[in-house]
Amino acid sequence: MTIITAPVPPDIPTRLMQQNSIFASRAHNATILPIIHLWHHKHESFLHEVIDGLLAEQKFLPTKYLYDQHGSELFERITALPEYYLTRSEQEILHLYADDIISHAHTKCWLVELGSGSGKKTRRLLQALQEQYTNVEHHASSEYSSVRYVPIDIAGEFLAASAQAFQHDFPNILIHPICAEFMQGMEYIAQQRNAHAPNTQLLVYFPGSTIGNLTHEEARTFLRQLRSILHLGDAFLLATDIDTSSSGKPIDVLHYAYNDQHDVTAAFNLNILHRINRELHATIPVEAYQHCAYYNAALSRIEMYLESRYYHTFSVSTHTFSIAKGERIRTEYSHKFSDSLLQHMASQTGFIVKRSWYDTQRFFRLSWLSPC
Ligand code: AVJ
Repeated sequence: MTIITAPVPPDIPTRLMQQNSIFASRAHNATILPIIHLWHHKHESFLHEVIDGLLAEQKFLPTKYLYDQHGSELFERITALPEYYLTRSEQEILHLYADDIISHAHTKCWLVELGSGSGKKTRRLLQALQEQYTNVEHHASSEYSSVRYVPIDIAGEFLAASAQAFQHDFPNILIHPICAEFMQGMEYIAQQRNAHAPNTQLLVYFPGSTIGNLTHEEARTFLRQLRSILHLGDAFLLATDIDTSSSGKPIDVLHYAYNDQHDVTAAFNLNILHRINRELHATIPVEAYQHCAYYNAALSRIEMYLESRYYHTFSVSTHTFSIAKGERIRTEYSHKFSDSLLQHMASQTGFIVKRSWYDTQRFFRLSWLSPC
């Protein structure tokens, strides 16, 4: 088998490359393949997307730009908040059912994770995979290793850190990190599978209810694209947060998950303005804004905004913007799903929901979608 890697970017120290290289594997440690870099932050597209969003009738900023280094750290803190039940619910599901979930996977399986972040949740899945499908004689340094963990994320530093963290605990799983946007990374790994391991199953895990950031229209496009890359027999493990009307979940639970008492979510939201000022040399008076997030029950989604406390103007590049008192800039949607909405979207995009697992409070679900 040939391992095709992208050209090594010059900013990666050689020591790190050697440490990560397949030639440097030590006994009882998983092999980490060198990170594949397919993603490069483009200053121009950041600028253009920000300006486009601020010129829109309803002003918005693209959600993905919430996650610079500081934003990713703040999000990690959000996941530890007592109010942010989503993380604990998903962890509980994995704690209870990881073995059951993995028992549906093939013995030759690459677990691909979209947006791995710190990769904490994945631990339970990897444990189950390692117990069920690998044995000690079959060490991961073998290029024939049939069980891989493929984290895909644009945050390269988080990727490197989580690969290191897993190295000791999963000696029989080959770790294959990819720094890319989701579809770009998916296309790469599917092509690797098709070329070098055609009988291997791709088990694509999309944690955190991140799909909720997309509008239903965008989510359908995403699912169709993913479906076109997957084969029959592959699987999509999709995490979704549950709406209020189809369940007994109180609206308050949702509200406080996005309005925590320590204002970590507020800091996470406001951070995008600091980032724009810093990276695009804009002049936004950040103190003019307050965090605003509420549950839109009619549309089953959290809507998050930055709300202006008073009239002001600022500039980004050559553009000047006037913001009215009370005007809102949208930074995020977080859609919540009923069982029937999920089933409907799956069937519209070439999938079928084979099975869903829930936490004991039934606040969150993890679903096995099969291409059909
Ligand atoms: C990472 C997109 C799943 O929508 O709940 C958390 C992001 N925003 N608090 C979510 C988020 C505010 C989170 N996702």
